[in-house]
Amino acid sequence: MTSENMQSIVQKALSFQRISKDEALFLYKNADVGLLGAVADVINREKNQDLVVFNRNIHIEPTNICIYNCKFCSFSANHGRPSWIMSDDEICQLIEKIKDEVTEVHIVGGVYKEKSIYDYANLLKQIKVIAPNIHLKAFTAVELDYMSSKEDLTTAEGLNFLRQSGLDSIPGGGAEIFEPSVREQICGNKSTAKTWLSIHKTAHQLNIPSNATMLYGHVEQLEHRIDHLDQLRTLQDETQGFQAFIPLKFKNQHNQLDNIEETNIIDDFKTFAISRIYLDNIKNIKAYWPMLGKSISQLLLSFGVNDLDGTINDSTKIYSMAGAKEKNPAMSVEEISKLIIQANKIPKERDSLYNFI
Ligand code: V47
Ligand code: SF4
Repeated sequence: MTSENMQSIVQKALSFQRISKDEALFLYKNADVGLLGAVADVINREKNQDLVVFNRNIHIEPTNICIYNCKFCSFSANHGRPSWIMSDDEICQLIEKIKDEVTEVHIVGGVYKEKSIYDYANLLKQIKVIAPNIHLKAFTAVELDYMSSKEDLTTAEGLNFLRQSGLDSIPGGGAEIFEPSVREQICGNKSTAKTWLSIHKTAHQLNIPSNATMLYGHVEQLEHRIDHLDQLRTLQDETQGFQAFIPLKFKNQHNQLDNIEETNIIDDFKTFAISRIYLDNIKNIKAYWPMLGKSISQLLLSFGVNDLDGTINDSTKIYSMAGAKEKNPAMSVEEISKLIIQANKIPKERDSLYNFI
């Protein structure tokens, strides 16, 4: 492709037409980051005007004991890292303490074989007794796969059971990179891409919304990232069930891929911009600030991002253990709003279904 191609792809994207995999790859490889940011910003403004949303949430990671051995993971209790298990009582006490400050509880953890889907359902029920209006976004497709299969439940049966117990939506974790040879190298023994996609599809068919992620910046090529985005775009065409897409930058400390250099900032910004440009059917592109840091997340608001996740609190460990800058992530509503206003955007608190509050 030539520079004329560049112009025509950019024109296509700017007139809100869908670009192909080859075109996305061409942009990724040849366009400079400023151009990609400008295109992503135009598309973002068309979808979300100047609004940037956030919610008030807390992440709970009940245990880091895990049957799997993902090479990028710094969180699990494997490889001599200390383990923890939070009891239901501890989780409930925490919810009791913060229930008036947050609208959403995000629960993900290791795939722990001592707990069953019935135990998790019981936990969700207890939380809903304490905080009936709180939105429960819980369990990655990988955790859901394990807990349903273990009891010989189909995905739909497992999801329906959890929904009846209080599950409201599903987070985007466990997607990593869909391409089989990359997946084999980084997390060979856990749920396949096909299973991940099928669980999200079933959830959407049951009207349970979900998020999608992509763990980038390890052994994959740009082609694999585009393929990943393409598989998400295809499923979204079918179901419309993804609420947000979250690119997750691989952090290299204390895991089995610690010999891999982390991506540079140009690659990060291009990845967010390409995600916004390619995923024309996903409204929200989220920057997960506890991992990226506040300043980078603020800059990403000009590269297609319209969602800053939430106020969080200091309980999430997945990234701090992998070397993220935010060791005790927490932001007040005032702080997050200020950060958005400084970027010339308008802060809006949202609920977990993206209604403004
Ligand atoms: O699947 C694990 C990633 C994910 C590392 O849905 C790592 O709103 C970088 O999915 N470096 C779990 N990433 C977290 C997740 C998530 C986070 C925030 C919001 C939402 C949402 C979902 O964390 C895992 C994996 O892809 N991860 N280790 C690491 N070293
Ligand atoms: Fe387990 Fe998740 Fe870590 Fe993989 S990323 S080892 S599934 S905790």
